[in-house]
Amino acid sequence: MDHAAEAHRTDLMTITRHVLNEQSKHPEARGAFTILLNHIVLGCKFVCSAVSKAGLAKLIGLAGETNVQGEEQKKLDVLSNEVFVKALISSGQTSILISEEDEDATFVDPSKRGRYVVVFDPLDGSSNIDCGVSIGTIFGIYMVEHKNDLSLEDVLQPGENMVAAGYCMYGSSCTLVLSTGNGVNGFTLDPSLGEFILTHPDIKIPKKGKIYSINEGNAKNWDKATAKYVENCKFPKDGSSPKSLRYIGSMVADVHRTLLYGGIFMYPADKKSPNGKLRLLYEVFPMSYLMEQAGGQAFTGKQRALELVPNNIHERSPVFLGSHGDVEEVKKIYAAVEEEST
Ligand code: AHM
Ligand code: MG
Repeated sequence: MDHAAEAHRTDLMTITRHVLNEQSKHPEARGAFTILLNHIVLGCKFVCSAVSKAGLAKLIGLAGETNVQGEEQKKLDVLSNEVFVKALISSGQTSILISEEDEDATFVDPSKRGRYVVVFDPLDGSSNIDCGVSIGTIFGIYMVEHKNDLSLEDVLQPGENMVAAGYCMYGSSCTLVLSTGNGVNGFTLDPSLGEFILTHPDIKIPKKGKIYSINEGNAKNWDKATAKYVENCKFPKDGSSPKSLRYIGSMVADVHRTLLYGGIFMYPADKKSPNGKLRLLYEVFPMSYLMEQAGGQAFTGKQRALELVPNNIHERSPVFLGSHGDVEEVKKIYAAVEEEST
């Protein structure tokens, strides 16, 4: 690379610069969010590096076994959780942490407390870890009024109260997608700089897509509306072409594709799992927030996903999210099935 090209690289929009720009629109902001985000980014970089070495790590010992130093090898999801918990607490900006890996909420020690509540799934897509398929971290951020008078009620809030949400995908590249309530932006990690660079500014999801994404193996247990919608995807009655099916089984990867190419991602309720599989606080809410911010929709089968109020921190919810037009079709089918039954 010549010198001019090298110099140009220093003028790139890094994620920190982007967040500082956003912050300058809020004169009351004191930089706390920028600090918090920097710590999330650090966690993502660490996990990205650990994930890329996961195959090699097997050479020196399988998860659960001891490595050459005699230390027990940590499973990647356990390690990722520890990384994020430490990064978030040390930011000094968090008050409560909710992780998929921890049964209970973590109330940060008052000496290290800040005003943000972070809900996260440190490494989602566990079934894809061992075969090297894309996995990711999902996070959502709420803000509390008073950091010294905390209770679980500060977390059990509808998704629409989040102040930011995002995910980081560990795939062929490491991609961080973020919304702070003002659209959606995507950043790719430049390994030579160690920085996330803005590569996907102001992501807007196509109004309609050609892809549907669902675990078809659960079809026997689907409700009538889901079955009817999927039937329409394959055998459209309006003369349009059938949709393609793509299902990775990693929510981050399936949602990322949906965001960029359009279409719909579904994890519905079924007879075996009446609330679906995905967790409301740190899977359904952040992804629904991003979808809405990109111009799409997220629906539970009954209501707008972001309006749900969780009753417990690990609650599950069905979800249909993606292009506005595709989710609209699901909503209409649910309404028609409901009317038939009354
Ligand atoms: P996990 O948190 O145990 O990894 O489970 C969540 C994952 C999502 O990433 C994905 O959308 C879903 O489970 C796939 O589930 P299934 O294998 O039932 O299709
Ligand atoms: Mg998960």
